[in-house]
Amino acid sequence: MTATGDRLSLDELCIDTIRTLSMDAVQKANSGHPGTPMALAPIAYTLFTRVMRHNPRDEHWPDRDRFILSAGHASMLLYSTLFLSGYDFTLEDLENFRQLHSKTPGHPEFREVPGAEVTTGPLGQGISNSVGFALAERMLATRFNRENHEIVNHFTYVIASDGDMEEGISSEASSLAGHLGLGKLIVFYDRNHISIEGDTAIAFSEDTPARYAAYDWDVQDIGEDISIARLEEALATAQGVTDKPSLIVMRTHIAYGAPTKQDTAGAHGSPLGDDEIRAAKRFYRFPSEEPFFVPEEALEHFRKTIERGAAQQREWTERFERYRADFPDLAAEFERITNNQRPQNWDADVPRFDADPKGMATRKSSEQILQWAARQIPELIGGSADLAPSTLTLIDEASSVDRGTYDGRNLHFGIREHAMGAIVNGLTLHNFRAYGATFLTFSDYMKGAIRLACLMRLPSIFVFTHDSIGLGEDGPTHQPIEQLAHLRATPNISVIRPGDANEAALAWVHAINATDHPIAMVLSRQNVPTLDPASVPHDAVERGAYVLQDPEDGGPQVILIGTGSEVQVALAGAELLKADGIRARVVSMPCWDHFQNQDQAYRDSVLPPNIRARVSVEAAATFGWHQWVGDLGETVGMEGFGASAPAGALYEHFGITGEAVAEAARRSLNRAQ
Ligand SMILES: Cc1ncc(C[n+]2csc(CCOP(=O)(O)OP(=O)(O)O)c2C)c(N)n1
Ligand SMILES: [Mg+2]
Repeated sequence: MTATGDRLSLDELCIDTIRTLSMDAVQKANSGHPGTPMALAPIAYTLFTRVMRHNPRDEHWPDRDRFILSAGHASMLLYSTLFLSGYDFTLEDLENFRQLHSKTPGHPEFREVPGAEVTTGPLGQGISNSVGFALAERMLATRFNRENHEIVNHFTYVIASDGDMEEGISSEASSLAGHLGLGKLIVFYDRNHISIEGDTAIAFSEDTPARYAAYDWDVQDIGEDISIARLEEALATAQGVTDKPSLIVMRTHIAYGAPTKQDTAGAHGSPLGDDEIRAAKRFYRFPSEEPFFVPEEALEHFRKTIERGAAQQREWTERFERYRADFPDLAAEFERITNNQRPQNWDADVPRFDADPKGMATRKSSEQILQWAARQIPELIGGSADLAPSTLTLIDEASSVDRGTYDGRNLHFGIREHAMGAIVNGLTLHNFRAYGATFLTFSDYMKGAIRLACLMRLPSIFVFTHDSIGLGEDGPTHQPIEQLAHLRATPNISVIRPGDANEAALAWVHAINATDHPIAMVLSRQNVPTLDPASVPHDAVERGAYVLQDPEDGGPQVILIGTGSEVQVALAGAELLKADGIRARVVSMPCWDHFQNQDQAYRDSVLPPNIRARVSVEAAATFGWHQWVGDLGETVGMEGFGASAPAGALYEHFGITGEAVAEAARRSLNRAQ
């Protein structure tokens, strides 16, 4: 620490205020992580008060620089800095760290914490989201900037920790960021040699900077010097490298200033204790030992950020108004997209498909619908994890995004499902309607990112094809079984498994219009008959389930419920029962989640409570289906893993057939009588 005489410089006082507030908040909550905020305070201070273009009074300004604390456990670093620089926080909010309904939850949460760009905490996610942010910035810049009119030009700054670097997802995402040459992405790597179990050397001895250099990042190692001047210099260098992402490696000291806990894992996940805090405050020569003390001159200095940010935004707004004068249509389009609005009535003319017993795979109808949607929604972009010829998710009329060319709409994630999920989340947070596609089985590889989309209520679109044993010959390694149940058990996501092309069209409309929840679109590899479009109501997907077919002669005795490719199996079962004089209703249930949210009257109209003989049929684990078929009902589905054979043979072998459904219906009817 450098100080003039006994007085701290104003900068030091500000930095130390981040430190002391963070220590005090963790102490008061008796929970949380004090060490890393203490160590990284100079970086947060330099970024928020000197480097970043941001306006604490308008956290949604579209051209603001983004900041992502990938090391979300260091949340107090973010909260202290946001409070001090003038975001919508009070000191009381900091005192309520980790308490119910506070603005200062355990980890930064999008929508809960003013100024938090994204929810972080699961290590590796934030840095991977940042690749989506930086890509979105380049894609918006390419679409909207015009000569002498630069309306999109901002950086994405990240603080990442050892854990972020150890997690595989960050390797996937960083490799892609290097490939794409995302020059406006700047990541600080806090190499403090400490994680929870102690010295990182127990498990981590790679040369991380060399790894990033091999990813084609610009890498600077600034060692222990994290003075403001050195940080600014490193940042200027990083900003100057426009064709590569930048990694700034620094060797910091966790719990800097705490006499016994500095450089130890003891600064993890628990408060320092009053003595240690007092000693650290003395070490900083902080003017007071009173908890949550904020020196007036520090606050005043920090709060200049508000004025500075307002001026920066004003300057941008003036630029934008000049842009609007020259390019009114583009300006309106930019505003529409950055306000997360879709073009009016874009979905007035949803494609309808004629009835066709041979039909087509829902991945195939999805492909056609995607082309229709993409023509109307320019912000619809996406790609797959090297499976586009199978997932059928290319936008025909668009090119691919590649290093230096960001005007395309087709993304190639490579075989990096987890990063794909996180990058789709980042793109979605940055105003695109983005999708990522792979086989449903490999949704397992991206659960971490899907879960965060759910938690954040982000409308990320996950397209999962090859949705059952119906994919056939690739066998059990590729045949999803439990994935539907897992996804359905996850809060906030709409899991949609359309039964035919008409339902698939409605699924895409729902997905694109979503604003507050992700979508898992679950599509078949194999053909399914196309239903009579007149029998698929316009709100079939919104309602989640509907009566597809009722007996002609009298009320139904049994209800057969199918989803996706098994709607036809339910119909076949009904046909067999009819030959026996048993009257069956067939319900198509493309989305449990939506049906669950319908009012009781609608649900009872589809599943009348007095009809207790029920059968579900779905080529997947039956877990959860008793919710719909009740305790007298039967479930037809998969009990183990699949097998390698043609799809038809597998359906026979595993008993997912009209006969099996009819048999199950008879059993259920017997029980219900
Ligand atoms: C995916 C994931 N696994 C485990 C954890 C639990 N966890 C929280 S902090 C931490 C270690 C932190 O070490 P490091 O990343 O070096 O951060 P530092 O404490 O040095 O800031 C772990 C394992 C987590 N948050 N996310
Ligand atoms: Mg560490």
